Amino acid sequence: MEERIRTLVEEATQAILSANSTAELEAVETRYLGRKGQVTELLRALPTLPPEERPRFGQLLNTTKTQLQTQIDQRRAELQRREREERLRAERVDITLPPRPLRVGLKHPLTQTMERVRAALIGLGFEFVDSPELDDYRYNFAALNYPDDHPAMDEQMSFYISNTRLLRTQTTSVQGRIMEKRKPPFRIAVIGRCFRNETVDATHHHTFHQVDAFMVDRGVSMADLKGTLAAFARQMFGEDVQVRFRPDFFPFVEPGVDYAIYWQGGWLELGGAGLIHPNILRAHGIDPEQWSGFAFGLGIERIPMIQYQIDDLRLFLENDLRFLQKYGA
Ligand code: FA5
Repeated sequence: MEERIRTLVEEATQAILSANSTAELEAVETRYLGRKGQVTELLRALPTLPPEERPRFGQLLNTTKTQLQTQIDQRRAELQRREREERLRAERVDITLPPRPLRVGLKHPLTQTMERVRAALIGLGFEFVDSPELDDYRYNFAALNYPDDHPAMDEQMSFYISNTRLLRTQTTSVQGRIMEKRKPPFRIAVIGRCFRNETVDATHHHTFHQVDAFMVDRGVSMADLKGTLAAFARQMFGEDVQVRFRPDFFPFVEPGVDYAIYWQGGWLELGGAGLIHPNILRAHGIDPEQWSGFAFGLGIERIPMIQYQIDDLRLFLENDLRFLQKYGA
């Protein structure tokens, strides 16, 4: 028995020392001290020894067990340290590598333009609100004094999703939403996407952007409208810019005008404007004898097209990186 124990200890010590990882060491531990390990089996066999030998071997086996356990724990601590060091070495980041070039995102030219438009109109006292892109027929057309048979309401021109709902064709659709909730005076502006069922070409898209601004107060006249749009043009295009107003028709204004600026040898139309039609004020319980207002709506794409001489507005939605890097900022 003693001989057996000695060989066992020798073997185990050898195995512990040659275990090269914590996993291997664990296997050794199980082999000798586990529930079915060799030392455990010997302890279990004690009752088969003659009674007078039991205490001595019992003690010897217990000492052996403690001794092996201590050796294993020491070896484990050593192996764990080594494994930790190896992992740290493997995961080390080589800070001497040259960095990959940073790709900084740029603001889309339309985003830049919308930010400038917004700043200019806020500076002129307008409050920006949100208005849905998917809107009711009522706000997009009916509340804006369109006669029932106006061609703009034709399905050819609008994306209807039901009999009464469509993608807004103009940001002017915000007017009714505001007038039914608020009492004048107010100055409101909205900016965002509009949609028309149009054949796409270099100057028309099915998806484009507009800004609309309108105000209602006492004694608002064409002079206020012209002064506001002239100030707006100066902020957007510089102090020397010339503006032009020509009579035009929109069902929701009277009188109505188109609004253009002079740019590099020609007049470029930016949008429409006019004094808010008395029918609209009346329909929202605003007395046109006491209150009057102006409204204007401009195409956003037109502005960077003029500034950067971009001749095809389809480029704005194509996401061609060469275009975005050239005009992004
Ligand atoms: C309107 O949409 C009116 N709501 C403007 C208005 C508002 C007039 C308030 C009076 C008072 P118009 O359909 O002309 O008007 O469009 C205005 C501008 O939006 C155009 O001058 C153009 O710059 C832009 N626009 C219109 N349709 C498209 C399109 N398919 N693609 C790109 N831009 C467009």
